[in-house]
Amino acid sequence: MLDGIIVKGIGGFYYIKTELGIVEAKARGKFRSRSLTPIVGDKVKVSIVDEAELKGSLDEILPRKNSFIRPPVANLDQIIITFAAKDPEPNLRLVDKLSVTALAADVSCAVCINKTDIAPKEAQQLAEIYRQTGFAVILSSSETGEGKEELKELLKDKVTAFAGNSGVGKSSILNSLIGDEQMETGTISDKIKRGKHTTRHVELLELPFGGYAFDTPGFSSFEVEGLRAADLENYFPEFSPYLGGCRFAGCAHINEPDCPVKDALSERKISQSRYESYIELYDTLKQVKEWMK
Ligand SMILES: Nc1nc2c(ncn2[C@@H]2O[C@H](COP(=O)(O)OP(=O)(O)OP(=O)(O)O)[C@@H](O)[C@H]2O)c(=O)[nH]1
Ligand SMILES: [Mg+2]
Ligand SMILES: [Zn+2]
Repeated sequence: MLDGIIVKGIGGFYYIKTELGIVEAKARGKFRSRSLTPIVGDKVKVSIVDEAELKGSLDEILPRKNSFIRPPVANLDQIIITFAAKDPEPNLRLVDKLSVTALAADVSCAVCINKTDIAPKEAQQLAEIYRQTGFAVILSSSETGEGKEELKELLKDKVTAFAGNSGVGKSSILNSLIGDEQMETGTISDKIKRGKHTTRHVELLELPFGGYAFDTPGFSSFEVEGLRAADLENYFPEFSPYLGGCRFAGCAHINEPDCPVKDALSERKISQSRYESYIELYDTLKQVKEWMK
């Protein structure tokens, strides 16, 4: 048996990078019976069935360091939440849900604000919001090459997923980093300025300067799951200097008096946009819990 890593999966076939090259394999039936689905990024054991054609069978999935449903990837070191300063309009609720999901899984987050060439002022304002979080913030343009060196430094020797809405430029950024048009890119629609879901499958790429990166399909909504509303405050790192200083134990930082988190909001040390994401997520998580009772 060979060790490998799944770099792509389409229609029940998995493409597994091994020392012999890319092996095309089907998963053995036992995964289905244990309802374990292989996903891109999985470290696996594969046996070769046809040596000439490099066909094989995926026999075993090694334990995962972490895994995500959206985007469907495994064994990440970090996630780069990517959005455009303009075209498509940034969806900051989505950005903040992704960052909460990543931090809750103990995966570090960075934010990449792309298309600075068409909206430099908006890009700066958005960067301000995210600098307060402590996440690395990268301003980039795959047109001008801005941010490329910073991204390379961030990605080097790590396993990184690019995630975010369709049309923001995830595949374009990756192409510019690897210096090759390996990933297909698509235009955005003229009228509504929305992406066209060009990338259909997750793909794991080896980077020429060390490390791996996932290109992932864009998505515009998803639900944060498996978190308690009361724990949400821990996944907004900019709240952390103020936690523990509230008058009420179990303060949700929404309607309670004497709350230093709300004070920080009025002093603009916490951004209005991030706080709105917090409230929206808090309410959703609270409802889930009540519905489950
Ligand atoms: N002006 C400008 N256009 C960009 C930039 N980056 C990407 N684009 C354009 O934006 C469109 C979408 O780019 P993609 O790379 O396909 O976007 P994506 O995030 O991979 O989209 P999906 O695969 O659909 O999720 C293309 O027309 C790109 O040429 C940029 O920095 N500036
Ligand atoms: Mg793409
Ligand atoms: Zn409070």
